Amino acid sequence: MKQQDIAALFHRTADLLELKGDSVFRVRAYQRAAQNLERFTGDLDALAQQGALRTIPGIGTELAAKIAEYCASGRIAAYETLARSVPSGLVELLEVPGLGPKTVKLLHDRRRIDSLEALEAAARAGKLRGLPGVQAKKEHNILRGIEILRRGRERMHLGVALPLGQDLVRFLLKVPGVSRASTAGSLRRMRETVGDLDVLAASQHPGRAMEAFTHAPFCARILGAGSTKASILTPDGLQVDLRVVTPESYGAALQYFTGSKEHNVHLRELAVRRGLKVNEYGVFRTATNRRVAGREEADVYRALGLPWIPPELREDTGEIDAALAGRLPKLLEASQLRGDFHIHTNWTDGHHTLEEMAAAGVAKGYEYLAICDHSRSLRVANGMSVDRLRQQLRAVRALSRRLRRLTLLTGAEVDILADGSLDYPDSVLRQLDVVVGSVHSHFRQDESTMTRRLIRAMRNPYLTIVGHPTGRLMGQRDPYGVNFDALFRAAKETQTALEINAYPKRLDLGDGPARQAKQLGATLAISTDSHSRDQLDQVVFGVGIARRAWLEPADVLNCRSRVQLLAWIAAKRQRLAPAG
Ligand code: DGT
Ligand code: CA
Ligand code: CA
Ligand code: ZN
Repeated sequence: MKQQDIAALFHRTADLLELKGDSVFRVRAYQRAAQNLERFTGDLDALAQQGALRTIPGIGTELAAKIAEYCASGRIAAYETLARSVPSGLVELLEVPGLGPKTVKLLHDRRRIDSLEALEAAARAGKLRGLPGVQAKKEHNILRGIEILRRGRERMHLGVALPLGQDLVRFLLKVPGVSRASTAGSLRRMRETVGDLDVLAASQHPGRAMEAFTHAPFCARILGAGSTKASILTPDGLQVDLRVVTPESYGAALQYFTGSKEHNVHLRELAVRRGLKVNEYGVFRTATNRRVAGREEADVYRALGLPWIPPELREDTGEIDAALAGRLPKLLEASQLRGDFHIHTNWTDGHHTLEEMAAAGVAKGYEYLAICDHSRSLRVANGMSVDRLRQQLRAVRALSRRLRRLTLLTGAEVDILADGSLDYPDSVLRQLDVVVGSVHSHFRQDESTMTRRLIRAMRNPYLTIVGHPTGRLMGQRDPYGVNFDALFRAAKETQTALEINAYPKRLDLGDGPARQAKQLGATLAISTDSHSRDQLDQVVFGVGIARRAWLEPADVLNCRSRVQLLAWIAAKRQRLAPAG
């Protein structure tokens, strides 16, 4: 979204100004403007055309002109000048998680550090100690920040890759002569992160497709281009590989370039034993070199005696044996989800009202939506006191009565406190339909403390779902240590669901742990953690993770009807709090 891009530029401007020692007031003005833009939900282009940008809180004449410039041209010249006036190494240092402009300025002025490499060397050598506010622990954190930054940069997360991939496919399908197109590689397999983005097209005239692709606006740099393949960088520095094949080979190429490499190696071994040869052009009988498949991907698998295997399973972790035995899972589909459990509103830190979020739930065709705003301890997110929660419950119930197809369930995302107790008393929790419990503090507890904390929370009769169970934020925060085996067994035993948080930076549980949870008999819940109405659509990322985890509808709580769901919740309460 445009306002998010401009907000990011304004945040960056504030950092650069602070780095240069500019006035506090200017710095604050940019920060405030950025925050207001992040929350702005109207039509920015329309406002710009009407000359009405100053109706946005915190936007004065100067900033309005910059926004208008961005709307018209996609850039802000003054920002580019400012960025050039600061050594590029310092700009990079600002991206290290946990390093703000104050520290970066200090590092530069006192230690002459002007690059990631110099910072890393100094931190390793213990040369940062003695700077105001820098102790050994801080040095350690800086090193971790550098590592996280580098890792995050190596691979893009699904939230970036999927929309880009869809745009590229739409673009290719409009090129004359292109009959089919698809994403391939790790994106098609819905991996949590994607190294480079692979796309495939079928055409009798590959040259035309290559030409269009390498001259498109998304192509900022060409890394390599031949007659049937090209690698490019987008303006954001993301690498895209394109292959163009003839329609007779499209299915075989799609199979080959979807991977994974390990899956393909295993498949080829199977082929050899059957006197067949598989490559990106087709399946061939080794003895005669006669082509037996190639146009459709399903034909490739059929030629090898297999049913079509969904891309999300193609990691060589048992899917080929399962296919041979006719025991592939009937994977969950997005259309089978009947609701969402983890919805924030502007009662706490969401951007939209209860009514707006409910309307978004109706638009998705859901049967139910649980409103789960933050609990009282989470002050930074405007967590609700018991009184405010009670007010919200009345509002939720009243609105739910007015809706016809959608039921709003009452709920809360309750902090799991350091000792594993929950942030509202049981007398309050029992009034809620759904309780999501999440860790939002004391992330650094050791593994056994954290495991005990989560299990104690699960023993609470009113806890329905553990939210984002490992706390990771890709590129920002590592997961905390927790003993999965113990956690998943306790989830089954206490009848508490584990969340697959679909927020692309979280994807928490990830596919590996989610599959293990299923194997140990736990129930999963796919939730978007939406903070705005458009984020309900992010459920697709959670569905991708669930499919990679081999989940079927019976494993997923929100595949149940409202009546079945409420019965499931009541059963735990009945068992663990029979008096209540
Ligand atoms: P990524 O990009 O690191 O997220 O992972 P992928 O799986 O997209 O890997 P990539 O882009 O290197 O290659 C795309 C697919 O092409 C890969 O999944 C399988 C196929 N492929 C690439 N190189 C080889 C290879 O050397 N052998 C085989 N069998 N397949 C390959
Ligand atoms: Ca790739
Ligand atoms: Ca590739
Ligand atoms: Zn949360």
